[in-house]
Amino acid sequence: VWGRVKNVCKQNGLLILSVLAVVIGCLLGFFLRGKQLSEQEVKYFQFPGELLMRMLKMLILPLVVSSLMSGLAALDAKCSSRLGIMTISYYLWTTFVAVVVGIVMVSIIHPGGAAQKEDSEDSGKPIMRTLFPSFPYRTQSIPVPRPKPTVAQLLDETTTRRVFIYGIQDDNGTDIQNFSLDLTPPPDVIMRTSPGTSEGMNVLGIVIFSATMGIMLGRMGPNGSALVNFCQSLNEAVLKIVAIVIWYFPFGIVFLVAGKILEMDDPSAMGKKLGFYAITVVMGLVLHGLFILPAMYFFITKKSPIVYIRGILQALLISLATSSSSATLPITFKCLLENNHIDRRIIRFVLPVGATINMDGTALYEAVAAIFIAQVNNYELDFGQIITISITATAASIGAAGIPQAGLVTMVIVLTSVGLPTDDITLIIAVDWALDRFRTMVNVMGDALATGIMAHICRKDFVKEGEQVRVPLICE
Ligand code: DAS
Repeated sequence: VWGRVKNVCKQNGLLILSVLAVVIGCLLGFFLRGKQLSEQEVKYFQFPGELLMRMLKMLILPLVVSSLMSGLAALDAKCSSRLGIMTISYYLWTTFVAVVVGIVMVSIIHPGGAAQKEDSEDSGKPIMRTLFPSFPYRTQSIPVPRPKPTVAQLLDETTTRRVFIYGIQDDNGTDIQNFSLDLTPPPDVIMRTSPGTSEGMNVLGIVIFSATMGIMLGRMGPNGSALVNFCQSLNEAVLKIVAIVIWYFPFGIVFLVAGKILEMDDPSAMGKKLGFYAITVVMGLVLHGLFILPAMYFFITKKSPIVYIRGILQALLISLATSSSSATLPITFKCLLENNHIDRRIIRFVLPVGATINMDGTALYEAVAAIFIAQVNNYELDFGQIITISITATAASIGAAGIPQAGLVTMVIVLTSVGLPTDDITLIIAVDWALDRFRTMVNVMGDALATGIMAHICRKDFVKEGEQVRVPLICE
């Protein structure tokens, strides 16, 4: 038995240490909450965790650029477009499925009923017409929300606010008063690597540029080989840095988790109102992330999803600790390459694109949150508005960056599309920091499983790495 335990620890030492680090981080965080540390002490305490985040963030840019450029250059033009179409189609399909799962869960559990606003009954208060009348159904209205700090003020004081003024009418259409809604998330938050810092990084723009450049390099033949070789070497070098950084994780995770717990709102603020909401989100994420996505992987590849997920556990743990799928990208890349033995050329394309535009967890979360806010306002969404929420939640998840709480910001798009008060996002901020971790895990899970599926679909066309003979992909 001791021999087996030693063997397991040798193979999974880092993973076991990381799991222990999350547990110790939680215990330490809740223990220190009782010590009433000063703001300065909290900042010093959070430094080792912030160091881990910055180590990972420094790898995102070189990894995404070198992966996409060298990955796409290695594919024939016709084949890379076919792989791209299959990948994007699969991503859109799984994101839409996630939204449907979220809508079904929030409609069945109906968490908003428990959190209804005391003044939501029809007390003849002035009402707010929806901004965009829903499809061929009558437009409905909801009570004017009480004035509260806007989402932007909560997230970032330096936001340049773009408000939208529109009229509020009573039931017979008489104008009562103008109303302003803060519709613009902090303009650089979606592009930033993390809220609250000044540096901005437009990952979506970098992915589009690198993919385009990679396709062009592939068409340049020998003339492009210098840059392709440079990108391949850069990719290798980044992964070697990851292999070193990864040993800092257990230590960094303790302080990252404990630091977050130190600064979170009082959990009792959740109360019954948000308890049902949090349960709805987590149940939807578990259903999609642990059942639907693995089932899709099994039916397409006929391989065990459990073995595959076992290989990416380290990445899932890092996504839980950092709540950033972009920061987790280097680890996901390493796990898929070394544990799941996926062809590097597939990983280099499918994974960076997925980490940027494929966020099943975020899409599910935004659909649930929007309908929860409607329920809290005692506002019956009709079929047209449910469809609107499905589409805008999918689009908002594509636009969300892989940074902490990006989904909270892009949710403004979903709420605005059906005329819900964006200020009501403040209702769910108390639990967002925790739910963000779980939806980030589902985002990473979706990207990793998609990479395995695409590698399976193209398996017949990629000869083993290193062999000179290049077999054309299915498309030829
Ligand atoms: N934290 C985001 C990510 O990194 C997800 C979200 O905010 O919804 O994927």
